[in-house]
Amino acid sequence: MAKRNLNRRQQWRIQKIQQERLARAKKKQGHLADSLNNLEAIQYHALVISHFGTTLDIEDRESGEIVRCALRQNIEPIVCGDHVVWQHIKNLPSGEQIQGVVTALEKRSNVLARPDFTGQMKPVAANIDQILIVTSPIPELNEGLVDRYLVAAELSGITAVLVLNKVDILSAQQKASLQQRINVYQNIGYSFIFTSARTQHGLDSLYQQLSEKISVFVGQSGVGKSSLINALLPDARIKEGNVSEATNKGIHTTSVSRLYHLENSPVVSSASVIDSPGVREFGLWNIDKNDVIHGFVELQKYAQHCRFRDCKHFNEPDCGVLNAVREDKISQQRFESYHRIINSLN
Ligand SMILES: Nc1nc2c(ncn2[C@@H]2O[C@H](COP(=O)(O)OP(=O)(O)OP(=O)(O)O)[C@@H](O)[C@H]2O)c(=O)[nH]1
Ligand SMILES: [Mg+2]
Ligand SMILES: [Zn+2]
Repeated sequence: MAKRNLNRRQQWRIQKIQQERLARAKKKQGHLADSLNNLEAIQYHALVISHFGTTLDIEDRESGEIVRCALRQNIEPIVCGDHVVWQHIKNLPSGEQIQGVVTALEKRSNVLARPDFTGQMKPVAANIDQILIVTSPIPELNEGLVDRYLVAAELSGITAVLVLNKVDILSAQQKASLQQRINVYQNIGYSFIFTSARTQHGLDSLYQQLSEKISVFVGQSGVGKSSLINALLPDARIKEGNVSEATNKGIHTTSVSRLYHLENSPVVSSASVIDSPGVREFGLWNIDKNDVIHGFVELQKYAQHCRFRDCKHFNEPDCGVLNAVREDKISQQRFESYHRIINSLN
């Protein structure tokens, strides 16, 4: 995976552009400052459904109503799945879309974060039970990306489940060769669900996995995250994109994460899924090198047998990890992937 090296000047420019964008958005919402002095006293609780620009869609806990809100300044970034406190704006002019202001963020049980292209960690979703890492034959399964998602999941303490979508386009031969690569993950203990949003194959298993939980769908652009949610919940009518024939890559159709409830489905009594924008790569990553091993569960297990406490599992004698690789208890690919991530953290 290409590591994106941004020089200081490029980083400075990106930050400047972001600041300007933010300033423009704030100006546009100039009336918000007035609204803040004009709030009804009563405070309500809500679940965040989507957050775009300076606007949020929230679902009121009591009424279940979706309310479009502005965000009080100086609150930390809010994401899908967050629990928030909101207040109505008094004396709204008719036709005003923004009905309330989100005034506080409630404590999170967890947050899935990933680095943006400047290397800063950005929250993606909060209070989630599991991450579904969606992969496909086209765009091709990318183990480097899967491993980075697994590290993010393990470090956030969130269960990760893998999905191989678009099984309808696999020939028997392709299936066999992909299965070998999938075995690597099944052998470590991760579940893989095989689906086709097109033929509905595997949707029952997917339903079962989602039942009674809040899940976030992540993965490369074009693997079919939105298509799967549309297949599970036709009412969602989420826009689906193409996969470029020239590059076999997605075209980044979903630009904003959004939470959907599947409770009307015949099988699931209650389930919520968050559709998220696809990624192309996982950029730079400012996490501690010493933490990466916790994201590679099988390496961590064997690292307990290393002779040296500060073993780098590279060429040390009596290294539990190296021994396990030699004995085929750890896959060479996962071992290399671990070192690639370590080397990318400088
Ligand atoms: N053959 C086949 N095509 C599929 C399947 N699922 C999705 N597709 C196609 O794959 C393309 C991309 O699907 P999307 O659902 O937009 O993918 P996404 O993961 O949401 O992509 P981003 O929003 O860009 O992250 C569309 O042309 C879909 O029709 C499937 O199971 N089989
Ligand atoms: Mg999408
Ligand atoms: Zn070691």
